[in-house]
Amino acid sequence: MKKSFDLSLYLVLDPDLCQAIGMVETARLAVSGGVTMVQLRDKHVDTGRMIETGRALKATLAGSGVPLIVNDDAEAAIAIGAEGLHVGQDDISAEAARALIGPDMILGLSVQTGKEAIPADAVFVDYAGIGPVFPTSTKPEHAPAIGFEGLRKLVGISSVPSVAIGGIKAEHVAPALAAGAAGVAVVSAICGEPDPKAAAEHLMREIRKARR
Ligand code: TZP
Ligand code: MG
Repeated sequence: MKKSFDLSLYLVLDPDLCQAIGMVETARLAVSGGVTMVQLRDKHVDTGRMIETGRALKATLAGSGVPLIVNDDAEAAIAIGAEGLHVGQDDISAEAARALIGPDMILGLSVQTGKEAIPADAVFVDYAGIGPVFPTSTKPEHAPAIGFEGLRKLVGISSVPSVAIGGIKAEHVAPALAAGAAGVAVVSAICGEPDPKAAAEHLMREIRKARR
C-alpha cells in the first residue's frame, strides 16, 4: 500500500550545515518540533555510507510516523527501508526510479521549469519539490530562482502536491502556501539553526497561522 505522507514541513538534511550536532540528532530535534518529512541528502558519500546514516536516521524516526526519503540513491533507499526516494532532473528518470522502488514507496521529483512540471504526473511521482524560490548558497549551481510567481505557475501545472524549496525562511511560509504549495522544504532554516527544535516549531506555527 502507498505510504501516507504530509508535506507541511519537510526537512532536507545537509551534512555540512548539520555538522555541529550531526544529521541524526538534527532530525530527532526537528521532528520533536513538528517536522513532517525528512530527506537524507548527502552529495559527498557513496551508497555504503548513505545506508549507514540512513539506518541511524530510520531508527531515530521509528514510531514518529515521519517518513524518511533518500535523495538520488535508490539502492540506498531500498537497503535502508526508507519510505521514499527523491530524484532531481539530472538523476534517473521518474519512470526508472519508480521501476526500481516499486509501487509503494513515495517518489519525489525536483521541478524547476514548466517543461519539467508537466511530466511530474501522478503516474510515477507522488510529490514535486518546486524551486528554488530564492537563490540559496545551500545548493551551489542551482537553477535560476523562480520567486513566488514562478512557484504559483509551476504549482498550477503540476498534477501532484508540491513543496516550495530554496531560501525558505519562516516569513516565506504564508506566501508559499498562498501560491498553492502543500508545504515548505527547508535546509538552512533548520539545519543551520542552533536550536533545530525551536526552528521547526517556529516554522510550524507559521504554517498553522497561514492555514487559518
Ligand atoms: N533544491 C533546490 S534549492 C535546495 C535544494 C536541495 C536547497 C535549499 O536549501 P535552503 O537552505 O533551504 O535554501
Ligand atoms: Mg539528485
